[in-house]
Amino acid sequence: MKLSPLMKSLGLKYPIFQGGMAWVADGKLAAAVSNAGGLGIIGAGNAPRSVVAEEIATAKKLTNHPFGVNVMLLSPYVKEVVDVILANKDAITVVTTGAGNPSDYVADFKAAGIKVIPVVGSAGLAKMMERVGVDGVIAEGMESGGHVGKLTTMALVPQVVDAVNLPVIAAGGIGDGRGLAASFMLGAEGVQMGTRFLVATESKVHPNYKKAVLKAKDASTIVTGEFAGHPSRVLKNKMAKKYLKIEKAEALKDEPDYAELEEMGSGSLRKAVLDGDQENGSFMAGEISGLVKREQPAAEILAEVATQADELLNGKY
Ligand code: TUI
Repeated sequence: MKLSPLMKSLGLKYPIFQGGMAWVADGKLAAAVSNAGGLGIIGAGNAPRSVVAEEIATAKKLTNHPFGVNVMLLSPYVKEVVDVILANKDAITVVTTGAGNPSDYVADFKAAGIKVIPVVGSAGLAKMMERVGVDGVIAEGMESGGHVGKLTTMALVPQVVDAVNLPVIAAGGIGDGRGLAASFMLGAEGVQMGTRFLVATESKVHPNYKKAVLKAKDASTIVTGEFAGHPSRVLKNKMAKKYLKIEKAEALKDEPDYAELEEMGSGSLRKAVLDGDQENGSFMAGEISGLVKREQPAAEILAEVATQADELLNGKY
């Protein structure tokens, strides 16, 4: 598998990042991915400092390979999460960011010797990130699970590649070797996958959630929160349908009131991941869910994706 200078500098065997999924991507999953030659990433999500510190400690214990932490910029705990990352600068190789503009934090991470690779949903934000000195960008299309931007991966990645002189990692709708090979064609030097790792053997996601991903089809996801808050791609379940019904009705009113939805949304990812609660849980997952058929160890996922991409790139069909 070809590796760019950035991927080599991260000590990777495969140019594959594991998405820093809130509530899902803990120290154990990140360590499993890193041990197998990908880049494991702990998802800080909305967790406070103490929880993030614990997951970092777990990853440190379980792997000697480089790993990263994702800072979710909508979190009320962003500042303390940044602090705990800086306090662990010896162990953390990369910080990725999501759901916002990380400009205020880039200089501190860089000064600590930590590489910064933000998620961007547009070429404009990618350019801004280049100006503040990041090491690469993850161009994530709206095929992804969770919080989504507006552009598709196919349109976004080559436009980001043209807009900046930085390594670009493709994300959103990538779940196998075809996606990795296609990403290389678009000018990316690697990929980030979330949904495929949701069902990794080492992922702590509730069995109901894993089952829902495994039985999903191409049209099983939907975007909620387009009007009421932050657009998020989730599996269509009772919760998503209930939420969308209220959201659409409110959006059509002269004075929409989204308070009830805010109440419904709060804690809904936790209810999905920990309780497998179909009634009240948001089962965040990408459009690629229909392609994910088996629970497998992270090492097997990485090897399978890389082998398939290599075969395609070498002209074997
Ligand atoms: O961040 C994600 N995916 C996520 S975060 C998440 S947890 C959550 N909790 C509550 C509300 C919302 C989310 C679940 N899934 N992916 C990376 C991503 N970043 N996708 C899109 C963006 C993005 C959007 C706007 C990045 C930058 C941005 O910039 C806005 C600005 O301020 O310029």
